[in-house]
Amino acid sequence: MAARPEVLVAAALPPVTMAALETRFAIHQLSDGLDPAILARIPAMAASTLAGPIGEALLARMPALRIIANFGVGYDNIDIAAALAHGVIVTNTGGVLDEEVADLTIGLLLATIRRLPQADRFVRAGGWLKGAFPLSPSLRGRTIGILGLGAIGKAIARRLDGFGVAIAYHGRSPQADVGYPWYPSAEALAAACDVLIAIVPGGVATRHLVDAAVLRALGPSGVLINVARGSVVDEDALVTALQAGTIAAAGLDVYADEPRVPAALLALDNVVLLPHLGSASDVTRQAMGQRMIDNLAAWFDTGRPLTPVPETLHLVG
Ligand code: NAP
Ligand code: 8YV
Repeated sequence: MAARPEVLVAAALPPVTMAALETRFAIHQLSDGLDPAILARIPAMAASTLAGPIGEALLARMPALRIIANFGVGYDNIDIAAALAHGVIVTNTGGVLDEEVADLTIGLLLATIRRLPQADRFVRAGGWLKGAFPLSPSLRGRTIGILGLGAIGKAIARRLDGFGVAIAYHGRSPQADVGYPWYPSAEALAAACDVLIAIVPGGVATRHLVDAAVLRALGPSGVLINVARGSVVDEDALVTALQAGTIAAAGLDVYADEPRVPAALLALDNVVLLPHLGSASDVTRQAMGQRMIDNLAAWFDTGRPLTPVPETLHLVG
């Protein structure tokens, strides 16, 4: 029987994904104790946002590496320039989590505007026995700005269409087949909206795309929802804006230094904080794991993984 192909696991993966990987591949866990000679001969890697970043230091020790399969659609955990320099294909799990992340985003949006976690805490603390919970702001009549109208942004927009609210968006360019108004900058979008939902990729190009000026433009009844990456929002500017009433509230799923959430955010009542839950359901995490494995298997079998990221598409034979 032929030896199973070797895969380095540099990722935090669900047990069901690990078990499925092990049936098909010979697995090596990335650790300080891993024999450098083994590392040097491994052709494939499984990575994830939830584990450490993958960069030049590791790739330089892996001259045989040809593919990194990421567990996640965002791949800002991988240094793409280094991957390209080493001729390494990168794949993601695009297409299997869009609806789940969009569902979570709508939940976070409603929880933030209607103050659902605060209301839950109020009931548990016996507050209702003493009087009514204060009236909340509303989603009614709002314009929702989607910062990054990609696969997930569009799944969010489809849901919001059903809520009868106005939608606008910003990306680097307007999309010909999209009917919502496009704005040429994050600040212009924020000025035209009173909810801003960030769902762009992370990385250098989008670092602090939502800054103090964007928050000012969103205004005192404005609500920021960040389901993109922590790096997309200037967290210090956000804390200041929430404290000063520059915006009304924020719903956050992602942070600059996960899993550490700044104490200043924890202390605020006008923010809803989730621990990076966008895709975190059993069924979707399982589908992401399967897509990651299918990418590896397709590459070993045919040289053509299912969902290579655009930057490394030209490396696919
Ligand atoms: P996608 O289909 O590639 O869409 C990304 C969108 O962002 C595109 O519409 C793109 O439009 C826009 N964009 C890219 N760079 C931009 C820039 N510099 N300035 C302004 N707009 C920019 O990606 P997706 O699958 O929807 O995922 C988006 C991101 O969501 C992921 O990369 C990940 O970081 C995050 N995410 C978070 C969770 C979670 O658990 N919270 C789960 C999944 C994904 P243009 O090309 O026109 O600029
Ligand atoms: C996951 C995500 O939490 O897909 C993404 O980009 O942010 C989430 O689905 C993460 O990727 C798991 O590693």
